[in-house]
Amino acid sequence: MSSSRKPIDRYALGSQLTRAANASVADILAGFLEQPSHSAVRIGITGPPGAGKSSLTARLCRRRLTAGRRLGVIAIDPTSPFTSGAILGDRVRMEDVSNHAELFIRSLASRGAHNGLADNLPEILLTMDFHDFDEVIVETVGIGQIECAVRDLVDTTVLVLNPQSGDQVQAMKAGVLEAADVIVVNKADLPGAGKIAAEVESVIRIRGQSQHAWVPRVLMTSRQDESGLESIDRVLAEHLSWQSVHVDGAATRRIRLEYHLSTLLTRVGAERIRQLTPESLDGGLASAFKLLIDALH
Ligand SMILES: Nc1nc2c(ncn2[C@@H]2O[C@H](COP(=O)(O)OP(=O)(O)OP(=O)(O)O)[C@@H](O)[C@H]2O)c(=O)[nH]1
Ligand SMILES: [Mg+2]
Repeated sequence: MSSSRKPIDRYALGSQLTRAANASVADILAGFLEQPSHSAVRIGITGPPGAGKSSLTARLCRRRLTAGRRLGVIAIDPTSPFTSGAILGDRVRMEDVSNHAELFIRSLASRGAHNGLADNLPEILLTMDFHDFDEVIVETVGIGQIECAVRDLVDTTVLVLNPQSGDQVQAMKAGVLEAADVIVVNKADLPGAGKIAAEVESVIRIRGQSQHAWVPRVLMTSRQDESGLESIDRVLAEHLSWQSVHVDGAATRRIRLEYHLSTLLTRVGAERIRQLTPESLDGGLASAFKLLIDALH
């Protein structure tokens, strides 16, 4: 965080990220990335379309930049491939800070991934770790059914809801809510925010928690509200310090490795399935499956 820090090498980072995003499964398995020695704190921002994920990310970034941190933002985009500069700053709702020297924003196409993330997100995040960021914020694609897959790759998962999310809260049940460490009911200037927050709280309370578990925190905010943002900042810090005491690094590494393996396997599997000839399907499901497994050797 000191002012003597070397500036972000935007050119090198940009091309390394392009390389990471385009890496094939074979490239990845050939070990094109070493393990970085530094690891940024990772915050995942997830939630349904239009909940206010980007607006909240922008507000969090402004506060954190003012506190002297170096920040990376990875915004996963359902459609467009890489973009940069003003258009991206606008889409990520960071018009006013997108040129800040300590902020780097990258948009990533979600491509084949169906979980609100992007195919090579583990490689992207590792690449960021070679560039001395204090924090990297990942905004997932707003998918209809709320997904918390990002949880496996980040330290803290923030689920953003808004007063229009009522039906989704009903549908999502406790599982997804518990997968979030912090639940932010955004757009608290609109009617119904308090009701959603109370519903979420009651789902979490009914479910109960084991003694040493982190109890998801529910907060409300809106774009005009600095004190709500301050509370979010405080809870994020609390979660990190709770984690440093209660979460085992080896367990986290295992979760990240399992995520990585399962995405690689899904990609290879999808490729092999496309390569199956019509005749190879004649023997039925079990025989086609065996062919696939044999092809993985
Ligand atoms: N009333 C109100 N509107 C808000 C607030 N925050 C964001 N919005 C509006 O909600 C809309 C969606 O905001 P975004 O931040 O783009 O939401 P998002 O979740 O990133 O959307 P996607 O990435 O497209 O899923 C925009 O029109 C924002 O101006 C708020 O606090 N109050
Ligand atoms: Mg967004």
